[in-house]
Amino acid sequence: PQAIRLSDYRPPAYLIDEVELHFDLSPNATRVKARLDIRRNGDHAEPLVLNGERLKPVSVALNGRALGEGERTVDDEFLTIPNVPDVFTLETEVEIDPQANTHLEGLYMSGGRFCTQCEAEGFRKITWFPDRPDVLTRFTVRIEADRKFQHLLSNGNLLEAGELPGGRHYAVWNDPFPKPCYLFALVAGELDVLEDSITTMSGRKVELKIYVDPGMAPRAAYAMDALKRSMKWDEEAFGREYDLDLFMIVAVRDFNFGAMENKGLNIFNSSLLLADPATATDLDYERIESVVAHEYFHNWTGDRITCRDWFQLCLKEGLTVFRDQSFSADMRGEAVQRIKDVKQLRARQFPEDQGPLAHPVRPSSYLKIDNFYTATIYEKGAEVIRMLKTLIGAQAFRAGMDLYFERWDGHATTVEEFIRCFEESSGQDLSDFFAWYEQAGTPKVTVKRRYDEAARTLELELSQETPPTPGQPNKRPLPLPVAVGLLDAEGRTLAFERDGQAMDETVIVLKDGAAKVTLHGVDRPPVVSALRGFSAPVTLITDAEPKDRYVLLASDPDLFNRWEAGQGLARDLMLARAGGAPNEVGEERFAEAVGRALTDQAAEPAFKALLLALPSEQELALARQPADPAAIHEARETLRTRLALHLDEELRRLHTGLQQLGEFSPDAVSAGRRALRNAALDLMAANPRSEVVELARGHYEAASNMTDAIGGLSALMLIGGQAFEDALAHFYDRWKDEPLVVDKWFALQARDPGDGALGRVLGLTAHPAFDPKNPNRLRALVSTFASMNPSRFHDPSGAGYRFLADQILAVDAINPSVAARLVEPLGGWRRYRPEYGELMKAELQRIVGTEGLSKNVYELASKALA
Ligand code: DPP
Ligand code: ZN
Repeated sequence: PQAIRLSDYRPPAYLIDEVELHFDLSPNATRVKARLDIRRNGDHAEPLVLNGERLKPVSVALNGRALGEGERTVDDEFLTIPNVPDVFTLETEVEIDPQANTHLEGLYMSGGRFCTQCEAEGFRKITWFPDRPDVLTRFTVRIEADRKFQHLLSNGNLLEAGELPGGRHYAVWNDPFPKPCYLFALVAGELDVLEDSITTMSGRKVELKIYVDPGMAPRAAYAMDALKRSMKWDEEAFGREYDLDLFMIVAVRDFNFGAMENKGLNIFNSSLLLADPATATDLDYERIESVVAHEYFHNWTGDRITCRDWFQLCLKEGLTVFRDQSFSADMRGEAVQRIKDVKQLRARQFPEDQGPLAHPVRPSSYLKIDNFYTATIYEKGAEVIRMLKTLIGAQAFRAGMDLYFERWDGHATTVEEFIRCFEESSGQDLSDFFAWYEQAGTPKVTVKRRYDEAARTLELELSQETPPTPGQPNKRPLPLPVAVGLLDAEGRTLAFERDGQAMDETVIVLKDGAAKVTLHGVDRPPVVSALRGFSAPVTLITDAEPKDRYVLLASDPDLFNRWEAGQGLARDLMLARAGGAPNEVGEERFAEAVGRALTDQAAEPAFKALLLALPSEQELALARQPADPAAIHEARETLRTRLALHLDEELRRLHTGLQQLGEFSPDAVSAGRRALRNAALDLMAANPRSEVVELARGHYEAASNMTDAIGGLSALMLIGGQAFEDALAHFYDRWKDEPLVVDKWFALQARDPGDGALGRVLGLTAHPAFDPKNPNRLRALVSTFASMNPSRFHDPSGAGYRFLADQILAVDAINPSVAARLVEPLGGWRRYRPEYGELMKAELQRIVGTEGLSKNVYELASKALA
């Protein structure tokens, strides 16, 4: 297969100002007529080439004249017309089969309804079109269907609707904003709608409608609330107002992504939209809030201003993640949000950056763009923007955003142009900063300190190094901000002077690979709190001793670093044990410190819940290589058991004291209390006596919401035995008609670290409710197992790897982009001890050697082997 390269970018040969689409919907044979107003772009004699895949041609006419076989060619990928005028109208008609579309790209059926997913390259499965983001077109869409498809929706404003003979009806939609075809959407079917409205900052009224499965409208209430808060927040934080009179969201059950920002008609995976206390966990609520915001924020960062080409994907995704993270921080508290975002970055992006699939935030080549909807482009892309804001300051950042919106509204643009706006707003040269977009890999930053008691100075020496990544053996130094504060040995903030200015926190910018900074007026021996707030996406190496970390864990006013200190201590203790050199005294000391942190009255429950969670096995595997997954699991369980023993009384006190009082509320404070109570139970399960079994059983049985039900069930799972089997069966029986809850039932079993779990997971693929065509169900079982159950995935027999490879191959025939997203856990094979790594590698080889493999899976599996 041929790679597509950024350096080969050329502007579109033809532009399309207007398109009229006419859909005659029928599940097996939908007719799509398109009328395109086309003009030549520039002085050239190139043929007109339109993308089109899986289309059954019916007719092609140019300026009203049907084109014969010799005047046009149609192959698997393109419609080509060699000789065309400078300006003309092209009318085409094709037939497509939505019912047979299991890729879930283009137009397909979900739950008996028509829906679309066009990003990145799905529109070409609907009709012939220049399927690239830099062709911006005004769309008018007429939809005709049987009346049983009750709602007929597309982007923009409804112009007209009515009845037709033969039990059919129609609707005509017009979107006044030119857009790339990846933002096109259509939905048709029976749906319930939850309606509301808001008045924008300029006083316009906007209708808000959320369409869901019949009977589900009450479960859209939280999403509606999140939408209204998002719309208000974007006005306040970024000065961005919504622009149409109507904003619609539709929830569908079969969906490749989490959600999609189609102009005026967002389509959501129902798992990220529907919630009520009985069926959704606090984590679901949290994600719904952030994804609703994310897709809404795309209206400006993605839709009004879009990407010139798919290499610029981070232009809309990294930026929009940054925006949704900022929103969530405002809604839920900055420190807790920051910790969660960094955990996510470390869990998903760091392995990517340190493995064979490492790529820059802006990649320079790909086979299938679907493979680049990655944690690097999203989460690291957001980190880069966050650093930009730190480096130039909040004011210049906002001014740069304003300039970007003003200058690029209505255009498809590039990362260069985006950064140029901040150069202008800040007056700084950001050419070095641009390397963050072009260079893959996670930098290692080392901080060394030298305190001179007599002179009261602290010298900090910072350096950085980025390990090589595929195709990039030599790395440049990156400009990165390191936020630093000081504490004394008693945990009091220690003020200092830098360049004659008194302060208690400063940002050191590491420019040319190294920096040396002297802080003055440091009265007592300092404990250095470096990289506060995780001010740059790097791995920090310090010469701090454990005692410094204990000071930070107890007292750092920067809550991120307080949490980080605990994580660092736990990580080192577990790695020591996994490496055969356990430090029992250290483990005991750590347990005591965690106990003290738990009794800190000033700290929020949500924060304490995060403190209680030890670094994951995956994170430990990344920290020391070659990794031994069995030893890591053992070490982590040992530390958990020690904590459970040591903190027994406190954990019980929390479990009793944090019981829900009154009505359920999904707000952050209430969710934090539930999180801490469930975290306490989870830890108690590491020391399972009969009282704990009873406690967990009682927790499950008394649960009045899904968060607690899952909390109880998980604890029972960790303990194992009949109590778990009973609860598991009870749970399924109770929820078998609720697909989103059945997903949780699969996912729970997939992350069971117990001995029999692999066999159980294999058996679940034969369960009547397992459906590999549904991405949610597939991921609940397969992705959860492969990425969240390391001790069972890395079964020494290789059966876990074989299971994953079998699933990848089976799903590849159904839905290649979803199959490809399952490859990553095998990609880390070089990081593991050879007895594991070789087995992982063998499965990758088996995948690559399979005939008829999609480009999607081929690209990732072959890169993982290279
Ligand atoms: N729908 C995906 C997202 O919003 C891709 N644009 O990130
Ligand atoms: Zn997005």
